[in-house]
Amino acid sequence: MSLRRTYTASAVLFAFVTAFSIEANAGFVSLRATDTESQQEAGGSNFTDDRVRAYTAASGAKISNLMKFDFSLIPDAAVITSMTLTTYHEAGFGNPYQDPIVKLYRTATDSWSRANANDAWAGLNESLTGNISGFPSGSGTPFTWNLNVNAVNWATDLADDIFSLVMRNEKSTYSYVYWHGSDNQNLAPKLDIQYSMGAVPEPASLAMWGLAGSLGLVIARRRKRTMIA
Ligand SMILES: [Ca+2]
Ligand SMILES: [Ca+2]
Repeated sequence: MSLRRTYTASAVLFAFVTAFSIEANAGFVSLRATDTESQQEAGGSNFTDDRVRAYTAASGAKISNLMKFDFSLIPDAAVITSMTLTTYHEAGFGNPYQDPIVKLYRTATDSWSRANANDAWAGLNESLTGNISGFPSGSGTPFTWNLNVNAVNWATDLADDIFSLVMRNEKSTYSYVYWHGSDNQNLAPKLDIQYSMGAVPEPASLAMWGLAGSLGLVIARRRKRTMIA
C-alpha cells in the first residue's frame, strides 16, 4: 500500500470510528424546571405562587404539583438510562407535616402553565417512583429522587420536547411537604438525565479505536522509513 493510500484509508476509518463513537457515547444533561404549578386535583383551582406542594388537606382534598422540563437538548433517538430529580426544601408552616408519603408521576398533559390561572387538573400517567417519605426540614436542603425510567416510553416527550412531572402526596390524611418552585433557578427542581444512543456496543467501538491506533503506528513507521531513505 502506498503511503498516500494508507493515509486515505486511515482518514476514512478515523472519520467512521469518530462518528460512531460519538453516537455510542453516553450523554448527560442537567435541567432546571422551566415552570412549576400547584393544582387542586378536584375543582381545578391553580395556585400562582412559587411553592411546590405535595399536600393532602384535612378534608382529604389533594393539591399536587406539576414541573416542566425542556427535553430539546436530548436527541429524539436517545435511550434514557437514568433520571434523578433534586428538589430544594422550602421551610415554613411546620413542614414536612405529619410524614407525607409522596410519589412522582409523568403526565401527558403539557398545556398547563402557572401563568394560566384556569388549567384543568393535568391528571396522572405512569408512576416513576414508589412511595417515598422521610423529607428534610432545613431551608434549601436538597432531596434526591431516583426515577424508574423504564416505566415510560420516552418517545412522546422526546418528540414534543416537554416532560411534565407530577409530585403527589399519596397519604389520605392531613399532611404536606413544600419545595421551592421554578422562579429562582438556583433552587428550582433539577433533573439530571443520562442517556445513550445505543448505536454501537462499547467493546466494538473500543476495538475500532485500537485498529485506528495501529494504523496510526503504521503511518508513523512508514514516515520514519521514508525519512531514513
Ligand atoms: Ca410531553
Ligand atoms: Ca426532541
